[in-house]
Amino acid sequence: MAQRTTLQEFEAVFPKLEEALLDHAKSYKLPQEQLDWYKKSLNINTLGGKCNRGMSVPDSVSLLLNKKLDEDEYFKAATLGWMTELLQAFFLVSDDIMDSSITRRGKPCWYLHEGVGMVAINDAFMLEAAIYTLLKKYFRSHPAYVELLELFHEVTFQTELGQLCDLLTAPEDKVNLDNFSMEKYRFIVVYKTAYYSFYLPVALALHQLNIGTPKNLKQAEEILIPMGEYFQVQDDYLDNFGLPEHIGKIGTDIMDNKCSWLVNQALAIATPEQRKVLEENYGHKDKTKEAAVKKLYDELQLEQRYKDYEEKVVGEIWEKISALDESDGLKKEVFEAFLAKIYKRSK
Ligand code: DMA
Ligand code: MG
Ligand code: MG
Ligand code: MG
Repeated sequence: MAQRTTLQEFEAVFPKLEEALLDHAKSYKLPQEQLDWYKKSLNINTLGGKCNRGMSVPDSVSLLLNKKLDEDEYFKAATLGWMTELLQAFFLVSDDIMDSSITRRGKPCWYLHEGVGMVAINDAFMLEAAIYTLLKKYFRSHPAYVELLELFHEVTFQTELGQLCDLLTAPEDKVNLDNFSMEKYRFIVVYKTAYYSFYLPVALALHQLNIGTPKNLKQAEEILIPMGEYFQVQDDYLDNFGLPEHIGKIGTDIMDNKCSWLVNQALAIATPEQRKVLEENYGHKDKTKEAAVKKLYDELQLEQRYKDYEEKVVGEIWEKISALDESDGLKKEVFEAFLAKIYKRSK
């Protein structure tokens, strides 16, 4: 019988990985002050999240093997999970600078911490580099080492493509609502979120077990990319309708001029007068203008529209899972478990 990991078990692996990363830095005779800085950055930016992505690696490995993992299997899977969390940390530190965000996981964003500022850019690079330090230390002799390495590189690039499109579609104080479309939206979210958040953890689990065949990976991708798209729609919905106490961050999408799911939905149903409200108020760093857009979102009943979308898309994903061919070692439960973790989430 497969067993789901707990956050406590998963977090218990981190100190050993942190020690390995600090030892690696020490091997270059990094002075103590910088070593302490690296340690602090690793702790603040990697810990304290929900770890949905990271924990999905051991959960998937356990489901694929249909058993509770032994100590070594669990450690390997959790290490791959933590590498996913390091990738996430790297993206979040940079994303918060680029999005002018204020809080993350209920605390100030890393770049806003006392004395950090733009050092955060280098810290982000070091969080990314930590992935490859761990990969080399623990997987150098794994038969899928090259596949794992290439997977991290490719998924990183895909995420950067998504971030590029996200940023260029949202120029500061140059609002042009014609720039937005659901087609653009889909490209942005599939690349900036779905690959690293959904495809990556399952692909890692498949490679750990040496069953990452082109067919398995393709089938996994066909389910996980729509799931990741749904996840980012939730993120966009929560940016406006979620409670900062719940989501641990303050929404910035309206002021940031983002090509969000909400603004695309608003544009699809707005009357010419309502569109004018958007034209005059969207994309400005001004609380009053932001409030006018929020009011319009309520008038347009976007909350209900989101709930309808959610039921529809979850039904479609369920159908894809039901139709999965399990003959090469994939299991429906891997996808069901992942979907269950995010269905109707409020954080
Ligand atoms: C998330 O985009 C994508 C990445 C790569 C971090 P976002 O800016 O909507 O995320 P958040 O709402 O967490 O800042
Ligand atoms: Mg952001
Ligand atoms: Mg962003
Ligand atoms: Mg967001």
